[in-house]
Amino acid sequence: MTLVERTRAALTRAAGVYRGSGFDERIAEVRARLDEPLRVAIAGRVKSGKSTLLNALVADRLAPTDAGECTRIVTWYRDGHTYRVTLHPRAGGAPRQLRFTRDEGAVEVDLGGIRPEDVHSLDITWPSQALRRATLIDTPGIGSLSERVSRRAWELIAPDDEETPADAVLYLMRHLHANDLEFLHAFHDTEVSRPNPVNAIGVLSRADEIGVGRLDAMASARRIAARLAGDGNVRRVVQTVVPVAGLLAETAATLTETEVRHLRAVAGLEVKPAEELLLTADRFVNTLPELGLTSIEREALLARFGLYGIRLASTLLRQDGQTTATGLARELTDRSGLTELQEVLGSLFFERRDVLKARSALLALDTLTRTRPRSGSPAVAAEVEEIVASAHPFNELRVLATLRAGWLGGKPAVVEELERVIGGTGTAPHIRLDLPPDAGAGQLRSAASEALVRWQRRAENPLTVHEMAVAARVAVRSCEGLLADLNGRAR
Ligand SMILES: Nc1nc2c(ncn2[C@@H]2O[C@H](COP(=O)(O)OP(=O)(O)OP(=O)(O)O)[C@@H](O)[C@H]2O)c(=O)[nH]1
Ligand SMILES: [Mg+2]
Repeated sequence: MTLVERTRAALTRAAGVYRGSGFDERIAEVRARLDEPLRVAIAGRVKSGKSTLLNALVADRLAPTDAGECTRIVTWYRDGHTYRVTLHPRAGGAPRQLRFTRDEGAVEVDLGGIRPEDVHSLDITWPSQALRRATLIDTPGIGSLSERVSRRAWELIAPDDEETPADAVLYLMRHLHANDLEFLHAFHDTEVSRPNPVNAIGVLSRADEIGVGRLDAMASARRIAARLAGDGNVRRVVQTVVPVAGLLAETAATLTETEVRHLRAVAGLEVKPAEELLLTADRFVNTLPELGLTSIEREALLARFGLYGIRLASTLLRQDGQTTATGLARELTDRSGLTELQEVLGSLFFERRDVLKARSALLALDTLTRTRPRSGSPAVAAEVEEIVASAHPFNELRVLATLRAGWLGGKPAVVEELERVIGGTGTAPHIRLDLPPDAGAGQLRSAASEALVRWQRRAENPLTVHEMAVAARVAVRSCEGLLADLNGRAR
């Protein structure tokens, strides 16, 4: 039986045990959630660019950025057949449908007189290809304006005695701050994985602002992100850190012909006057009338691209006058770091969807049986424990957590190979085996066999320290699994 099937079986048993107890609906929810798209929360401090990044990922400007009362409310964006906004009141009570409008920009919700602090969450259903893969949850900033708002984000990511509503989290950081780490720890401090970076990715956000918008800003951001990703404290809580210029990514995904036309005007300038014009936002708006753009048009460009974005886009247009809006958008998306973030999301979250989903469901069952014991529930708890202890993907996650916590030492090359082979950098066979994406089946198979032998030797070597021997046995299982899959594919 697969992990998801085992989890479903445990849920069926739980449904029987809790029938008529008032928790039937709760269990039905957990079961439904197992089949839903992955839930990815976007968290981080105030104004770290969460809503902007969400829009970039959806390729639509759905979420309001900047001001507005709704930025202080946890908002779910999910795919659906119709456009609908539902409000869940804080004090319980029935969810109610809300009126909303949308012109060019974000969805504007009319709270209908309800105060934002009385809203538990908003649920926005929107037909969208991107949301079919992941439901995105926009959260109010932590360390924010008011204690209250901040607590709301905590409740979502790290509720006291409940499983987390999100399966995975994207954590935006502009500057590393003590609160950031505390926040991340809380998210991971739960039963099935403690502290476990498996379901968190760090994003070095607003990356274009590093180096005050110079053209090499992203290169600096990449260096900083790499340093962060290698830092022991950061590794304990997130898988990796990816630099992203969210604003540029959002704009690239929603670029208009008018904007391209305005950028061409900037690209038409000689290099030197263009550079001077782009030194500061103030200069860009107020100098060089011969540019032929009004200050309103210039401000609009600034708001959409940022100085870095204007500089980059106009340089690209100057280098290649033939570039189309589509071509420019693609180039800007790549340069913004969004393409890389999407790849990382794919290999660390989406390919692991089943494990992350099963994990959330088992956490929910664990909580339920602990806090609401009743006749028959110990058997459910035992079944959950058995799955968590024996399912190989969880063993991989456990070893990964141990590695990330710095509890597992060894030769750097061996530790690195271990992390890779258990899927720590992505679960695709070629990633686990450190081969190029186009490696053939034969090449994959022989690499897997060699890795198997290597890890068997390490597992059995009496000189291997205990923790490494345990980890090596997990790696052996991973190699066996790889071989089985590869052989299955060949048949
Ligand atoms: N230069 C630049 N500005 C950005 C970037 N991302 C967001 N911003 C700007 O930063 C401001 C805040 O962005 P939001 O996306 O609303 O940030 P948030 O984290 O959702 O903010 P709160 O929900 O209020 O906590 C807006 O003015 C954005 O235009 C970026 O990558 N680069
Ligand atoms: Mg926001």
